[in-house]
Amino acid sequence: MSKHIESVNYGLEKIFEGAQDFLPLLGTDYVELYVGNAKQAAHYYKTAFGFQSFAYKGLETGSKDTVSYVLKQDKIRLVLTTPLNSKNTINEHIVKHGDGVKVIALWVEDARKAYNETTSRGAKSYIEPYEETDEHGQVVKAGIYTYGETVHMFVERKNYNGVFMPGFVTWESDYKPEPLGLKYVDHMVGNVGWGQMNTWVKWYEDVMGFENFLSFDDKQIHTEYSALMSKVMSNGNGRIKFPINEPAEGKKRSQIEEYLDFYESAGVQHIAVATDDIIKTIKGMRARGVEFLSTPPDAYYEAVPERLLTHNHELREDIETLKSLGIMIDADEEGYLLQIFTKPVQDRPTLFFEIIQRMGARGFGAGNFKALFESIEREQAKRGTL
Ligand code: TYF
Ligand code: FE
Repeated sequence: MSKHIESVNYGLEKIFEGAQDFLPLLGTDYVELYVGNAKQAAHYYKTAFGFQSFAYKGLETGSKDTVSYVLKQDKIRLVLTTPLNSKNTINEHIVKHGDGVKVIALWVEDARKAYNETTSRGAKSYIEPYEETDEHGQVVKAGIYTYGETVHMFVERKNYNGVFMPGFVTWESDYKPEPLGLKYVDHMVGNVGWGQMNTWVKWYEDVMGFENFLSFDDKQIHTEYSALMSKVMSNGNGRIKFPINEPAEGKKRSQIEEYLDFYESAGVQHIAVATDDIIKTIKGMRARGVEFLSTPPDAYYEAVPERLLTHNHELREDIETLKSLGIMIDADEEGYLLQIFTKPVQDRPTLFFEIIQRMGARGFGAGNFKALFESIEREQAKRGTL
């Protein structure tokens, strides 16, 4: 076969592979955190983030070893799980990592196929496909490990019409703080160890059929003190985006190293949730006691109009309002985005949240990286971990 034909075939193969997408994902099904005290964490996420009580399992429903609270806000489902005795293996996860994300669950048409396609491509099994049935129908689940002890569960809920899943009941609560406009999970970021980023990029390509759609190297992502590298992985339909960070050499300890030291392994660094009215969302979250990273300096906001002008976008929001709330603005050819980051949401400096409003931009706020990382470093300095 001539070189020319080979290259043509290669092209077609790629298109064919892409077209059939061996792992079609419908969206994020839920995110599950293992926490030390799910009852109190649930109260925090309701009060501070505007989540609603949704589903529950625990002693009252016959679950003798674990309690789980499911919170909902628009499309986002957050599951908070705590063990009820010392025997449960969830304890080991909490002892090692503190509170953190255990499961990124992905909604699929066929959980058995998702499991077979990924394990046959090298994924390490977490749990083989199994069915759960109750009077509301059936859910099929299966799980694989990703970085650290983090897991992807595949959830197939063809005709399930119960509240959440078999085993759960509706969680009735008289305490109903107003929702704050959080709509869906935009992306979830993983921190991995030194030199591991490309390993996990390849893992998402080979095992999950994802593509690397944006990359930032340490020349782009650095401050005076620290550096990191980041590659954004996306599934075929673009609904699932997983940036992967690794630390890079700098004068001082990067935030990624700090995370790895305190989480004691690779794991989920931040959950980015989308809103379509970030001003309202952040006013509400601040009023309810959520702590955000310190506001960028005046010079940052002075440079914003120029940044928008370069790409010919008109800022619809009032810049003074954005500034007073500490919301950052970045722009690219397609549009702009507004984003802000919470401080870590537990005592270990590990997991935090990002609130993002996309006004056409599909990026991740590269223009904000410097201001953001300097703000994170101010926190690190206070902790003595810089
Ligand atoms: O997800 C992102 O890429 C942005 C920026 O340690 C970012 O939210 C990147 C690395 C990091 C914190 C935020
Ligand atoms: Fe992010």
